[in-house]
Amino acid sequence: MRPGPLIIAFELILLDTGRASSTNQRRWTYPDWKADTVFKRQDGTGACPLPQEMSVTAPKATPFVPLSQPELDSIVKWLNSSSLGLNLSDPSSSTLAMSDNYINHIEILKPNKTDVTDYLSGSASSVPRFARVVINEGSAKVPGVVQYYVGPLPISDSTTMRPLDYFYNGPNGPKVLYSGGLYDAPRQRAVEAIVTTTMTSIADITLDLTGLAYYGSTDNRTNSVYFVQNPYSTDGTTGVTWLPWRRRAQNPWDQPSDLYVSFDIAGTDPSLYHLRMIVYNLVVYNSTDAFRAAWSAGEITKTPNPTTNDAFLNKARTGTVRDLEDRFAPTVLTIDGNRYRVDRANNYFTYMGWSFYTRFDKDTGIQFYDVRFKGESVLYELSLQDALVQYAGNNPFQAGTAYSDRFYGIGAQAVQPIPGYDCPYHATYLNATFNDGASLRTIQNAVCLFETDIGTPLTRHDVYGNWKQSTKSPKLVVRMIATLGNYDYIWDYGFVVDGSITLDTRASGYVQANYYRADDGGRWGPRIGETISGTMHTHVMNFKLDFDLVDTRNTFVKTDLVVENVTQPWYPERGVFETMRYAVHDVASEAEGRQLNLPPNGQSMYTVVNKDHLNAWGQPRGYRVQPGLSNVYLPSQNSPFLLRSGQHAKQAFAVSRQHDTEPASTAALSGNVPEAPLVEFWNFFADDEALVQEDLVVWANLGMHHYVRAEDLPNTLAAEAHASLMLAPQNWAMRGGENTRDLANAVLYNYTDTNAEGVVVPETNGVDVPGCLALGADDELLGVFEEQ
Ligand SMILES: *[C@@H]1O[C@H](CO)[C@@H](O)[C@H](O)[C@H]1NC(C)=O
Ligand SMILES: *[C@@H]1O[C@H](CO)[C@@H](O)[C@H](O)[C@H]1NC(C)=O
Ligand SMILES: *[C@@H]1O[C@H](CO)[C@@H](O)[C@H](O)[C@H]1NC(C)=O
Ligand SMILES: *[C@@H]1O[C@H](CO)[C@@H](O)[C@H](O)[C@H]1NC(C)=O
Ligand SMILES: *[C@@H]1O[C@H](CO)[C@@H](O)[C@H](O)[C@H]1NC(C)=O
Ligand SMILES: *[C@@H]1O[C@H](CO)[C@@H](O)[C@H](O)[C@H]1NC(C)=O
Ligand SMILES: *[C@@H]1O[C@H](CO)[C@@H](O)[C@H](O)[C@H]1NC(C)=O
Ligand SMILES: *[C@@H]1O[C@H](CO)[C@@H](O)[C@H](O)[C@H]1NC(C)=O
Ligand SMILES: [Cu+2]
Repeated sequence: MRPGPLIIAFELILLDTGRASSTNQRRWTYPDWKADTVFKRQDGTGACPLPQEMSVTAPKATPFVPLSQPELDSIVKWLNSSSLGLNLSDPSSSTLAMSDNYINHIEILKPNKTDVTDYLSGSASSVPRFARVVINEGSAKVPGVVQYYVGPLPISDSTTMRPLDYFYNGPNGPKVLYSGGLYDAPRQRAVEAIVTTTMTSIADITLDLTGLAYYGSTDNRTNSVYFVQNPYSTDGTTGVTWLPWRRRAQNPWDQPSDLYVSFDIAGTDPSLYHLRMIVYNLVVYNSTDAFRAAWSAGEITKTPNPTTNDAFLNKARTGTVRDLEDRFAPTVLTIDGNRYRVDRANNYFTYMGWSFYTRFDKDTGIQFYDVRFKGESVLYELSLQDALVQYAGNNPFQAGTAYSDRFYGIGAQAVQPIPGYDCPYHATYLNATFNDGASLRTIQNAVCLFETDIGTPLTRHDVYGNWKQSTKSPKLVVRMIATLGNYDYIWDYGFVVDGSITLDTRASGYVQANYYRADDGGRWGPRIGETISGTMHTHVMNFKLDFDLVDTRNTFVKTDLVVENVTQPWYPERGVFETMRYAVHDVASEAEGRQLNLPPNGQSMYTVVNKDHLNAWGQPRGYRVQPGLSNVYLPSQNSPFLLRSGQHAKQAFAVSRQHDTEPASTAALSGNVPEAPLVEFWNFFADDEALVQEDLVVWANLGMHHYVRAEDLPNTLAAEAHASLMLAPQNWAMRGGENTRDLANAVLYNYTDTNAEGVVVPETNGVDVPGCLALGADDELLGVFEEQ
């Protein structure tokens, strides 16, 4: 339940100029306030009503329904039936072994687009329900983690279980070989055992060299923690990881030592897990004996311990309060009731001509489907695919680290935003419900929706002495925040009243710092603390944009800005001179669509158009995919740590033909098998299919080359750590022209429209300032036309 501190919240945004009460003789009138609100007039200030949720009924019940708990239970029971012979162990057993077969995860199989569109268009009465089942097959001859689909549901005689090979095109199909598979409880226990034995045997040395010792996570002499580096395999046949040793304190990510220890963690037999190497002060030791011999001989040069003073990681307020900072900061408020509608049962939303369904995915969080503007189809799907981070550094941990946050479950790590801080007051909060393990799980209030504006007028113009106009720029924002270990990501999906869609991602949280070494010479980042430096790394987030502009037959057009030397007959005196023009061409097939990058100076424009639907001027109706801030991709194309698993992140854009067999650019369990991912993205393009007037998917990247700085501590500043992309109408409206002339939140002064005193009266289209909003003299509209 959100609080209703309306009076307080509201008074604080009133421009506190001292004018609000003294100039309360308003020179224009308000419409009568709605009787059913809690509005109470109080001399120019007062309580604005708490916005009420506005409902709508989805045209069709949502086709995206997670498996219910009874459905999950029936699937588990069916999978466990002896006739299937899966020999499943109970995954919650405390003695579960890596060499057991057990269910890791069951979720609703994402339905095929074909089935969803048939259903939404009315040509099918339902969408077939199948489950995606992930089974750890530890007792198989070749152990691995295998993806299946089970259905149709409900379970009946016709239900089957089949390998999910139509989804997964990698070298091993729907299977990840064991060593690159899960890092779940049985494997964690095996790793903990070998790490504890090894580190206990050298605890005296590590204590001397780093001030850190490890005797097991629950031993009270332990003052350090380790982290299992990703990726920990190549193609699933090997299992190698480096553990960075960090002080166990409020934020280990920023308290690393100069010690790294590597283990072989291949296979399902824990007795084969073993130490590979120790690195201290950049020197390699191949065994604990070699490490001890060097230490005993006094051959090891000690580097400083990670600092025990962790005050720099503390975010509690400190220092003198700035002038006027005792006041409540300006904020976004909804003072005249919500202007968007919600069908919670169906996760369906409408706003100012927009409509869409959402779905919540364990791997990637909120996704948007059947996105329409003024009733016309714009996108079938808009969804995050993954958030990668690749690091570098002169040590075995940073150099080999490449996170795929999908592996950890971006949706599963969504957090409830803090009202008034993470999302504006009056926001609408949505529960996120999804399948996790064999459960139906809900993260309460995980997503917020609110209306804000882009901060400037959407259009405005002055034709001196004639007319003057300004149009407000509202947009609906759907925001999800997920905390993935050290980092927080904030994803905003904005639906602007002009038909554009904004995508913004911001990062905050703790950076993963490097142990500071003067001899690094700043090549991987500046020193940012007593014993740490920032580590260079690149974030790349991949989005699926399945455009269906009007319908599914679309074309991706690349418009290059060409600079050339020409002569023109009316410039004989210039001779040959340099000028520019467009070179427009369709991206004809997937060979070209595979890697589209942004030329220097942004001299290419990308649009998706429907050539069969022309506007009044004969132009194909389209949307522009407009780069915003930081449309970066992975700088290294050949790093072994993302060799084939990171193909989706190796270009600014790619465009492929939509197929039910290519629903996603990545998969969660590809995270640790860079050489044998479940989805090999570039395979989508291998058949070089034609792309002109076909069903297209644009895969777009954005992110940041995180240029770590002292200001990343204690927590990264989201103002700078920001990346964006915009999808904007391009010759979209049938009649031509922009899409906002129907908006009433706009003002027009027309010199012909004057009052008895000859003052031009603004036309505000019946949308007037709510009576609860106090205004000052400078907020007066009348007279502005005359004040040139
Ligand atoms: C399957 O059945 C066996 C034997 O009845 C039981 O031990 C096991 O816990 C069951 N597994 C699951 C996943 O329910
Ligand atoms: C079933 O699994 C158990 C535990 O992993 C294993 O000991 C047993 O050999 C398996 N049985 C068959 C028939 O594979
Ligand atoms: C640590 O644990 C041991 C064994 O359980 C116990 O004897 C000792 O008192 C503990 N020390 C501290 C400082 O808690
Ligand atoms: C450690 O082993 C590697 C091969 O595994 C070898 O190349 C290297 O020389 C060894 N280092 C030492 C110090 O023995
Ligand atoms: C959201 O989830 C909470 C906790 O599961 C539940 O109490 C609440 O009723 C849910 N709200 C809606 C609108 O479904
Ligand atoms: C145009 O001609 C000038 C003079 O020859 C040359 O310097 C310039 O590079 C040319 N520009 C282009 C775009 O070819
Ligand atoms: C989805 O489409 C693919 C490709 O046509 C097909 O192989 C698969 O069986 C479909 N999935 C379901 C659940 O119907
Ligand atoms: C101003 O009003 C006149 C008279 O109604 C109208 O002809 C004209 O188009 C209006 N101008 C604008 C900019 O709307
Ligand atoms: Cu970063």
